[in-house]
Amino acid sequence: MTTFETYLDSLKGTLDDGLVALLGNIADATRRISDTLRTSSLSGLSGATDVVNVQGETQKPLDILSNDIMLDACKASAAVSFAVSEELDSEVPVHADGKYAVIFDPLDGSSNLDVNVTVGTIFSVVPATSSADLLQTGRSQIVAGFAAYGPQTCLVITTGKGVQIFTLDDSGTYVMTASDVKIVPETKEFAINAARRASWDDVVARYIEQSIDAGYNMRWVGSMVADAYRIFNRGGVFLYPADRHKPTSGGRLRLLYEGNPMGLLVEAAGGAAIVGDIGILDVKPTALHQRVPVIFGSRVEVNKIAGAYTAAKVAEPA
Ligand code: AHM
Ligand code: MG
Repeated sequence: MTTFETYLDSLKGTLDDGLVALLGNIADATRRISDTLRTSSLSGLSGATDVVNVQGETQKPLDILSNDIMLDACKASAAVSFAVSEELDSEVPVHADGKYAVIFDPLDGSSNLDVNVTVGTIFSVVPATSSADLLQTGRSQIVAGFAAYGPQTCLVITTGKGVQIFTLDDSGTYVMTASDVKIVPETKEFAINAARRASWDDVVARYIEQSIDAGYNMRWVGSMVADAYRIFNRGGVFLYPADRHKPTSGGRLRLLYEGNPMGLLVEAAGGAAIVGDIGILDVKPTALHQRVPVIFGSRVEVNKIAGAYTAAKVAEPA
């Protein structure tokens, strides 16, 4: 049996000790969040607070608690220089001599909390000794992963080569349940919030129309981590396009702690992740909370959409 601890042991020599210790602390944080979520309504932790975060969204008690747990994991890790979170206005300096920034969404999909649907924690680790290093492309990520808190708590992680999945057992041990996961290259299933159809660009609108005509299936959980977990296991395409009426808003999902970590995981599993016709991992960030239109999943299908974006650009009048 491979546990997360034995997996971390196997990384010693490839990753430095500080980084390995950090990954252990992040895994502990996800265990704590998982435990807290399981009984949250019994502990009076449901509902909303009156605090609005930097995204303009009302925070839930569990958003704040999960953020604090992830921040504690960063503070307990000597290697961490900065923490960046969906729930914090700007970066938090952690250790002056730290080498890595941890960039996270502490509780993705938290609008699903009160209806008992899967939510998750997404994280990305990048080399950073100054705050200027936080705005690097996703290609510089050293580790990316997410925990999905559903019927099972699962930790999905990559250090750039291969994706491993661990499942939390009753004793609090993460046990490896899949190694070197590959996303099937072809699919007949997509995930999109169809209620926003009027705001889609022409490429996405045409793709969805053609897919429905071709008999594709649709799934939309409303928690990216849950939709992604399904795609790692049986393929599919996830789309959250920009609003065509507000193209500069970039859509809903954030590049640094949603698009980039998912992009690294998806590419490591042989899938593709794009913004228009370029890789998500090649987008140069301009702000910590920058939003980007995100499409990822089965390689052949995502490349088909990227090709349609290229063709649409070529067709544009000069
Ligand atoms: P959050 O990080 O504030 O939870 O927002 C991100 C979530 C994603 O998990 C999900 O795919 C998307 O928002 C759902 O958006 P919508 O409600 O527009 O369908
Ligand atoms: Mg999120």
